[in-house]
Amino acid sequence: MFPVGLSISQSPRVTNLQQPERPITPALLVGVDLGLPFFDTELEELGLLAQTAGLTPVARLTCKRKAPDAALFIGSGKADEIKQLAIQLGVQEILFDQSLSPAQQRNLERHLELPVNDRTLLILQIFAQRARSHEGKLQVELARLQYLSTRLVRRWSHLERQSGGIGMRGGPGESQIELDRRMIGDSIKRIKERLVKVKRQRTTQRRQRSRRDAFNISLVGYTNAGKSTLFNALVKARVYAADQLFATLDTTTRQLYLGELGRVVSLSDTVGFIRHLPHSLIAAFRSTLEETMQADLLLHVVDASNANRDDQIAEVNKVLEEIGAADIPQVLVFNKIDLQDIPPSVQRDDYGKITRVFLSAKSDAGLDGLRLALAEAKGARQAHEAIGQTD
Ligand SMILES: Nc1nc2c(ncn2[C@@H]2O[C@H](COP(=O)(O)OP(=O)(O)OP(=O)(O)O)[C@@H](O)[C@H]2O)c(=O)[nH]1
Ligand SMILES: [Mg+2]
Repeated sequence: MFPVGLSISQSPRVTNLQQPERPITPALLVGVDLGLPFFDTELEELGLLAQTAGLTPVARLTCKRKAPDAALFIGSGKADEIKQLAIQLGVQEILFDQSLSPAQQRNLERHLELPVNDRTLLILQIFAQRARSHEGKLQVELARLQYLSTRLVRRWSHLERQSGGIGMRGGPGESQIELDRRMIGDSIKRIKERLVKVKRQRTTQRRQRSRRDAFNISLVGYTNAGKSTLFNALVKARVYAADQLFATLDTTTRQLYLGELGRVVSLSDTVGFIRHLPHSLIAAFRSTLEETMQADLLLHVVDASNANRDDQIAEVNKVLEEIGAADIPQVLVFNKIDLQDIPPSVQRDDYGKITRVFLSAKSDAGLDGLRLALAEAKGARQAHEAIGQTD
């Protein structure tokens, strides 16, 4: 029997996404309800993140606390219970849905005698596995090193203290830290320099691409909303779309012919957003998201079948604000209506502008409505520019 206050469920929906020859790494998911908004009682998203990173969640466990414990994040009693359960299930890694401080992570690892990671590190790991382009790899490596540098400093802090004895300057601990810090610092500097070069090339390419009358549309949205599927449906491309988080990391741009206008517009598929996206990653992906920041229109794709869609919309808008794209006109695209049995439709605001489109990228239902929205948005901008020129 498990104690009251600790709800345990053996994951019924776990599917193993790994290649058969790869070893299974059973992971235990832990969520601590601190009374903050958007607590994920099912730990569904953490489970998906774990699977995407190649781990197999074997159990999910949630508990409530008024405030995190400074040393262990949870109480030591709960930690003991987790340890017992981990032994019982042969768990090899513990994953926390909430961010742990470097000290809490270190203390938990000691207490549980297992690797302990949190969402942030999991997201970084996935980005590292998924990055394909030269620029993407550099950006992820930068984010990883920046994350590591904060952890490293504090992880070594016990050695720093030890080496500060009377009559001792330096010592093995300190020189090791200095060395590691310097190495990481040097790597960060080198990567930043290489990124500046790659970025310069991208800017030149983009300038060549963007003609004066170009109309740039960017697909944005929460990860797994169906952006790539919609992109493929619209431009008949075959970019990677999968039931994974962060299937897309690099921006892909294609020309889209709008018969309604008899014109071509440019459409970009971009990286998905997620709740609590690590700050270093937002910063690292700034240049990838430049297409988004300079778009004339954002198609904000929403998974209409997801119970948390409203929170996800809010989260995406928050990140858009952070990257300076909050003022770009948006059309909300409610995707996956096939799962909800909703008919395709468009909704207009009081001025007649299409603000919402309900469709299914998978079945193509409602794509006409979206094309109409794009044509009207482009038409409206042309009219606006024409007025500007006659002024
Ligand atoms: N039922 C249904 N599934 C869909 C629809 N559109 C996308 N999907 C599925 O949703 C999953 C995610 O689709 P993607 O297109 O990869 O989503 P994304 O927004 O590009 O995701 P990231 O690149 O990971 O941010 C895939 O398994 C798709 O097959 C839809 O209209 N209906
Ligand atoms: Mg995608």
